[in-house]
Amino acid sequence: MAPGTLLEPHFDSAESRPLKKIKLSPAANAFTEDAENVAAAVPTHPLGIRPSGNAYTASENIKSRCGAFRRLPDELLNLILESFDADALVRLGSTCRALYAFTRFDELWRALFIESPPKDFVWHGTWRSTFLGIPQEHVTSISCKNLFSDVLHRPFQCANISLEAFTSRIPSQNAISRFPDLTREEFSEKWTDVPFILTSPVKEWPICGTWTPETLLKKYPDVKFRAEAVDWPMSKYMSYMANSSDESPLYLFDRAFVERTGIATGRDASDAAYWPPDCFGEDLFSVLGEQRPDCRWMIMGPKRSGSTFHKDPNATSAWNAILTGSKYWLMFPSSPSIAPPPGVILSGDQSEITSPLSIAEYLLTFHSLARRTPGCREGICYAGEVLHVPSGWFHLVLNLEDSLALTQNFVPQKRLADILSFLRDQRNQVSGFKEEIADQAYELFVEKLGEKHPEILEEGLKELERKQKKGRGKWEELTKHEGEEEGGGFSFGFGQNDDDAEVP
Ligand SMILES: O=C(O)CCC(=O)C(=O)O
Ligand SMILES: [Fe+2]
Repeated sequence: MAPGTLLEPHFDSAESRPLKKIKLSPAANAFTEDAENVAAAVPTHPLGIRPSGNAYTASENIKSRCGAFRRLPDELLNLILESFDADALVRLGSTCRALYAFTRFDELWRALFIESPPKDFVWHGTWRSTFLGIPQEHVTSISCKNLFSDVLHRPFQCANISLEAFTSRIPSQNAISRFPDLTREEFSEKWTDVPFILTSPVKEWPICGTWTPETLLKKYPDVKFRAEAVDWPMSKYMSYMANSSDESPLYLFDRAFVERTGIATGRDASDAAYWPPDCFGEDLFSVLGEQRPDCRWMIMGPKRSGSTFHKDPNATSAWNAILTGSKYWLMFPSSPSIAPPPGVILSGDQSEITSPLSIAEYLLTFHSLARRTPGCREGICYAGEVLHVPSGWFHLVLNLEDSLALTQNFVPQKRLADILSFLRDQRNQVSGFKEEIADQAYELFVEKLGEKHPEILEEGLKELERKQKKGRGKWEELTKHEGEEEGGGFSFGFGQNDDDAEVP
């Protein structure tokens, strides 16, 4: 029985207490030690809520006083509260301390806000206060001592533990290489499939040093930028950034920042604000002109914000340049023959990635294993530096400070076959194109590339064919049992569009 589920008002916690200490493997011990050291440093919850396990030794549990609700496991109670409107939450919260605590859970208010954002609002430090328009100095707080709930405590813990243990002391074999710069030839010959950090090119940008969250606030206070599901004026986002404590902070991720700020870009523009680092060469998606998929974003977020594990769209590569702040990167190569990073689950067709909801939750649970997993790469990219994300690599990113960055996705010549394979064979996962051309993206790209760079296209298609053959060879090698004749025994009915085309 979960400690949060009370069948009787005065339950005997001793009954469900674990009887034995389970012997853990050294690896599992390392996890728990890490987690315990970190947990020890968590400040007290402002309402006095403690983790569920404490219920086993407590003499009182105030959840027993919330009527029929006491029977519900915390997860279910929280799920039910997700269907309540603001008025119902406020009224239910005034009935007892435990329900007061459950109805104060700020994720509930974040969802209400996002669902129906108030027309004009002032950010008051929490989603609840903001939604209800309560200035911070008028917010009351009632002690909920003797309430034990992981559902309420864990997000607070994840929002407050120090994450430094995970982002420091990077083992040398995992460290992402750093250089001042690379030439186009060096990139193309050696580095298209390897993450690296360049320390020079971004420092030459006119906006390096002059674009900061503060200068953006001064210049564009009323310009709206996209932050996940909301469009907020820069002034509102900055108040959020300065005063919030979400487990997964709202992340500003705007693909129209060039248009919204009116800047010029590219080395050829006379008053360009920035340009892609030269070593990456021509972006082959540029042959698509206006029809190219989304490719550039301004990214801004407070300390502890970031991106959970994902691969970039359409098998593109990317660069991510930091203007202010710093980011910790955790990266893994991918291929159908290697497992996804620890804690990441892929759907059969690799189109869905499931990983723990928050970055902190991931680091607490899986970081120590991730760090010891072959292929793991880690690094910190600082202001004025740019990091290369190779096509197909998984990455998780954590802002170590309030950060402002620009990112651009591109198709380097050396990875053309991967992009062609993705557009042709994973059509249902193609994204970022205008809707009317999305299912013809492969044909369109082949046509336009053929017009502008026929020899590059030819080479790309040949490489694609080579990879496909090599993939088939490996599949057959792996599935053919000893003594089996060619063509006999087990065979798998792949059609023309072999799913294993990418097997290296
Ligand atoms: O800066 C970040 O949070 C990473 C962004 C990223 O990975 C992306 O744009 O795909
Ligand atoms: Fe990414």
